[in-house]
Amino acid sequence: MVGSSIKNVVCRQILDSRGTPTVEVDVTLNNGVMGRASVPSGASTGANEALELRDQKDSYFFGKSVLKALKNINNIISPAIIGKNALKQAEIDNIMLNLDGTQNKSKLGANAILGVSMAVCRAAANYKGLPLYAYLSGGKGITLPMPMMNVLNGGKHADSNLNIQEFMIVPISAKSWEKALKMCAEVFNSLKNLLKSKNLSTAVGDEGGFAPNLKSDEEALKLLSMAVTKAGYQPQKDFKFALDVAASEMFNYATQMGYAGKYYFWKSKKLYSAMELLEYYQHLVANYPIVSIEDGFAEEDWSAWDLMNNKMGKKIQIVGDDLFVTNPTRLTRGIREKSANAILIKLNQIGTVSETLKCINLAQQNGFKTVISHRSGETEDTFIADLAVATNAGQIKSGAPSRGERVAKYNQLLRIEEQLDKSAVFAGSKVFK
Ligand code: 2PG
Ligand code: MG
Repeated sequence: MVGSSIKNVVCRQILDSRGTPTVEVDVTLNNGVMGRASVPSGASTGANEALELRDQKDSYFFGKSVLKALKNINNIISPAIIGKNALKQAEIDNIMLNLDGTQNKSKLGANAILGVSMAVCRAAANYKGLPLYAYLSGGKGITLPMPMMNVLNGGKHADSNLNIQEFMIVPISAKSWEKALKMCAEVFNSLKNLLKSKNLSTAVGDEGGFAPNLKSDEEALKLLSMAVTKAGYQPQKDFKFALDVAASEMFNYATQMGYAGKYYFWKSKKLYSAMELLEYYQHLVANYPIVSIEDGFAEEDWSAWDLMNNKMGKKIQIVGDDLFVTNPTRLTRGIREKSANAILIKLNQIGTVSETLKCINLAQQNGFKTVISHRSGETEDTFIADLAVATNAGQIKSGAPSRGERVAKYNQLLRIEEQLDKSAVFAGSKVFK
């Protein structure tokens, strides 16, 4: 037994930002060093994501408790990894993959596996006396990401009448992370004042963005432009916009209504064919400074993705979230078919740190842009901030500059930038080239 061997694994059920139970894990090493991590949870989840194990007992936490996942950690995972070297992340992740033995981690639960995987990683970093980003990258991670901050929440994340799930601001002229964060916070507050002056709600949705009822999704883009201007910046020059349509939701609604293959924007009650939707996106991009569209089409509508990337991929970033689910196999298909030019990365879509790193690597080697992402249900864990720097991912989205669990990631990036000091690089506008 060496100092870095795993001595003890403790897990507990904690709450996420929606008041829903989730898994937290503490891994303690032989020399007494500890690593703690907690697992986030999505609302607009992709059908191909690794399985989040929930107890489904109605009488307790509305069926959302994660006691089975904890049991799996205590009875199955923990005995198999105690005594193993925490510095061997891939080995430990592999042990868990083998214990699970399923394609989608449905036996042990991706929440159980990921909690342990991340906690092992943190314990190892602490053992080495390194910040997480430095440990993960072997000192090669130096790039602070360009943020995409979700300041207007719609879709499944809010009761607003906006169909598009996320309207994000991108501080394109920022030259450092600190400046980027400041610019976004200023626009966020300018947007709040603007909404107030129009007697619109300034209550926030799951990701900290405002959730007003507007005339249309397009009006949201107009409001964003006004908020940017009122904050003393210029749309296009200082700020661009990004959208996450989360169109699998619209696709599923249409299917339920008997319009298989189409997209039903359930809030405005509009039905689109894939072709009509593509034209709508082209219209938006022609009229607003949009630099990125995520999940413009549904997770299995590959031909629509190919068409969108073909028609729009030279001009803007086309991001696959539900399409790729951080899964190297699905990404491989996307690379081959040129379905997109960027991938959203979420640790809990795939379920281990090693597989997440593998997926990022695959994307980067094939010229895909990488966006590290939070989930709509989050905890105070800041793992993704370090992951973004460690992998020189170039981009991050963690919601609005509001709500503790969102800001926790952004504040961690301030600390990392401070720590890297002169060696820090800010991704900047060139990340979209
Ligand atoms: C998304 C995410 C995060 P959720 O669709 O990109 O913003 O939402 O976690 O609900 O899947
Ligand atoms: Mg998404």
